[in-house]
Amino acid sequence: MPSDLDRQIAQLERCEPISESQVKDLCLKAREILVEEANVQHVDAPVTICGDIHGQFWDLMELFRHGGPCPTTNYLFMGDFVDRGFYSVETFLLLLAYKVRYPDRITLIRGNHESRQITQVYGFYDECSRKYGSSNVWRYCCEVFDYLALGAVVDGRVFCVHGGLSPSVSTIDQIRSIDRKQEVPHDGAMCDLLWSDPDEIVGWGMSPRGAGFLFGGDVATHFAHTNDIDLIARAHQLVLEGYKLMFDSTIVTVWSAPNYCYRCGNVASILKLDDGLNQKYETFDAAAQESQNVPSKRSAPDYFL
Ligand SMILES: [Mn+2]
Repeated sequence: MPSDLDRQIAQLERCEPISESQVKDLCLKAREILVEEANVQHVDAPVTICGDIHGQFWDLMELFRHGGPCPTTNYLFMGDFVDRGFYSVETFLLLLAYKVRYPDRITLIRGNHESRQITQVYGFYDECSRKYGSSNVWRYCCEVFDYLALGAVVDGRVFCVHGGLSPSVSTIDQIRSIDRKQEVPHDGAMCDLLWSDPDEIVGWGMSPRGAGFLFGGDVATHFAHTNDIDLIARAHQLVLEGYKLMFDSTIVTVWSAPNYCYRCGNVASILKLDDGLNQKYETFDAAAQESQNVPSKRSAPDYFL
């Protein structure tokens, strides 16, 4: 007999939202699991690392076709699950349902879009309101966002974070002392980890994003040396080729939303780390369904039949 949760997973895997009361219950269970996690989660290899998804549900299904299903494959998602795409609701709730069902087989860390302020501008708030007729589901999800980990370390050697480094953080231990259970602040260490970008500069620079910083190869290699890590894996920036290694392969950007926003024409990638932390990048294209199945063809009540 499949459990209620298994049935909800099956429903979400068809890109059909679950009911508001089911969302409330799922978010409550997710928070109970996430509250026990550290700011920087320890993850064991082998693991498959993924970057931004941005509500592109069918492309996420394509990702699982290339990476293998959860829980067979151990996954680490580096945030930006929501906004921009048509299916932020189904995308985030499916990943969250996997988290509740298989907590040790999927790690979700927070992106800068997992925020009340950003989701009200870039689509998730409107999508929740349209699909559920109120902002309750958005509110439940935002309460989960506040509990997501800020980073992860794979086998002590690969540091994973959504954006990048912070001038107020020189050791991974310093991240462990942040009180993360809050809305993403406008500045400071927590903000920088979710917003910063690597750049071909020396030291630190102002970010054109208006939050976080730019950091150079000297900063990245110093951080790697200080913390005894081999690689910084991050997401946050569109890479047309799906991934990009920088600074003598000290840092990599992994981008997992193919044909971003249904118009960028980029491929996506995932990073498979094996037992020995060997890196294998797998690229994939957009799913045909993603841009064809526009949500305007579906009316809200149909979701719950
Ligand atoms: Mn981002």
